[in-house]
Amino acid sequence: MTDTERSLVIVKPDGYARGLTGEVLRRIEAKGYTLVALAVTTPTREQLAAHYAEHEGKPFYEPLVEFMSSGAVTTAVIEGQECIKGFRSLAGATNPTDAAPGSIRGDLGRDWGEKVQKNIVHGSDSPESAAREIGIWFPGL
Ligand code: IDP
Ligand code: MG
Repeated sequence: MTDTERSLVIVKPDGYARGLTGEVLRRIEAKGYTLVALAVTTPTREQLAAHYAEHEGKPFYEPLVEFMSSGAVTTAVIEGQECIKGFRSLAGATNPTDAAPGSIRGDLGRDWGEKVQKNIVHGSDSPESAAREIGIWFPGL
């Protein structure tokens, strides 16, 4: 098959705490993507420093790492043709206020007035990012 890709998805601590893991996985499966790996874990700062290296030094970096290490998350590897772009479309815009209705962030998220946007999900943004991120969260894959 052409263009078969894998993407790393995280249901962030806000989504996990609100019981939205099932809803996010439901949308991924309903779209037709395959779940390849699934785990519940509380991220370490080391994992997050590697995962969010591109954002180091930005104003929201420390709040982001603090938020992401604040509780359990669900990590998943999904698979399907162009699933990187496809999942980011399912997720919607970074700012949940801007995210279109119908998207995960648009339907389920909002701005809480904090230094970091708590926007329910992460999805890899390129094949290179996906390979790097899958190596961080699922080193056995
Ligand atoms: P993405 O998750 O849509 O790919 P990125 O730009 O990679 O967005 O940013 C990573 C995460 O950092 C976002 O999902 C969000 O939680 C947070 N974030 C990004 N930009 C801002 C901002 O301008 N203010 C507050 N939080 C932000
Ligand atoms: Mg990103």
